[in-house]
Amino acid sequence: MSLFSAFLLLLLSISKTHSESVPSENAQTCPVIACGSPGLNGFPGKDGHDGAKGEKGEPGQGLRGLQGPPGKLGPPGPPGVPGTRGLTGQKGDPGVCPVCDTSMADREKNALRNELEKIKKWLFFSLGKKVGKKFFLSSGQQMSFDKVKALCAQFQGSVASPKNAEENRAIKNVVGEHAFLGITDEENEGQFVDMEGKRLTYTNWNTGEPNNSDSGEDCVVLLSDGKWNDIPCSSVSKVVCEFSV
Ligand SMILES: [Ca+2]
Ligand SMILES: [Ca+2]
Repeated sequence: MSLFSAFLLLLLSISKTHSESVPSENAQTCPVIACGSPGLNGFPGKDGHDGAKGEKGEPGQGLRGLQGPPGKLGPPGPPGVPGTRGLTGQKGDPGVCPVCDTSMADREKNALRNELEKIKKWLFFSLGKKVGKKFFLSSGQQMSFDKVKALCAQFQGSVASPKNAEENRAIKNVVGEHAFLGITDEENEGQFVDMEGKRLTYTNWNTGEPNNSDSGEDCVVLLSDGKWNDIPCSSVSKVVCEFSV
């Protein structure tokens, strides 16, 4: 045997001896050949201490509450836009009209006319006088000429204005004392006209009248004897109106 061969054998011997005496890291505490069956599991350890308090979580999805009572009635809203016109309906059947009975309508009309005439006669008898187609009526009040005009107009009449002796007498009998006549010379001094502005065709002035005393007499009163006198329009005298009948 050479020197080199002897050296190799020595190295192999050292290497084998080392591998049998030094356990490998993977074999842990014993060689595979020497390990027995795995041991039993040990008892569980003691509970650990409570951990630190965690952070507040997100709001949960809780159950919805019961529905509350209805709220107060709100203010009315603005009116809506007018709707479109509906379709025209079909023509209806001819109806029955009891008033359309001409004979019945005529009978009712005549009855009403008779009643009206009866009422007029009562009025003529108790309150006023009728001459021709004029009816003279006094309210019994006393007032200025302008107020007499307004009162008569309010009842669709005008201030009594006699056109003849019969009407003049009727007015005197209705009022029995001083009463304004519908005659003035307010527009043209000395030119007396009636309520329609027409020149007079009948007069019954008292002696010495009209005298326009103190340059301020533009209205006319009927005296108790039926004669006329011009007096200031601001004076007060009885109301006599005339109405068409
Ligand atoms: Ca006058
Ligand atoms: Ca006079």
